[in-house]
Amino acid sequence: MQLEPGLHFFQDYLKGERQRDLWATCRALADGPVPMYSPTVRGGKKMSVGMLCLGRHWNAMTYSYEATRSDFDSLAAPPLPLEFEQLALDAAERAGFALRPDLCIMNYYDQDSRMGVHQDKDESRESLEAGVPIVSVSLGDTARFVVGGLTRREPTRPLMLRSGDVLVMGGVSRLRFHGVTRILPGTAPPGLGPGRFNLTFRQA
Ligand code: MD3
Ligand code: FE
Repeated sequence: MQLEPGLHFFQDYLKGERQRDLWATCRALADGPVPMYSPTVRGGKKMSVGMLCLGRHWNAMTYSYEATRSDFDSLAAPPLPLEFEQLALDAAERAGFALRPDLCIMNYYDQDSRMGVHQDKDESRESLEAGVPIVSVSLGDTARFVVGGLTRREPTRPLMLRSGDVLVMGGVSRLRFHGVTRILPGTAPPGLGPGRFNLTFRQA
């Protein structure tokens, strides 16, 4: 359903088996040769989430995209798996958007992880101005998510993101402020967890 213009929420988008399969792929990638890590951002604070970028790397010091992880270990970002790309494309299409994702940011939340309220505006001007969507896929534990308006001052609305839910944010909603205020430990379906993986697909 459409929560706001350009903000589409598909609950239970993924079947249980698909969720378990995606979880296993995320876990293997996180523990693989180019491992997940907790970025230190500009200003020196370490993020409480683990991150692994696929396709392109988001540099936490420069807030820009690059091929190799120059703010961390200089390893090349692993490729974006085709099955991931197809999933994002299908979800975007269901919301009425065309998306050619060139990267996915995989975030891992344990029970103490949070993501402060922010805007995602590090993609190209063309991408942002065209309102090319971000597709978000939630796996594992439930997150309490908040989404606001185009300024920090506007009120936020809370939303529970459960395993298998997909959120598409495009058009006039592309630059809404949003964040993750808390993780509900122990809420992952059987075969998933502990913790939460969130995949955000983007067109840089
Ligand atoms: C609404 N991740 O990686 S995804 C991020 O659950 C990020 O891990 C959160 O924010 C998470 O940048 C939220 C859902 C999301 C992503 C981008 C949006 C919602 C959005 C952009 C505009 C409005
Ligand atoms: Fe974000």
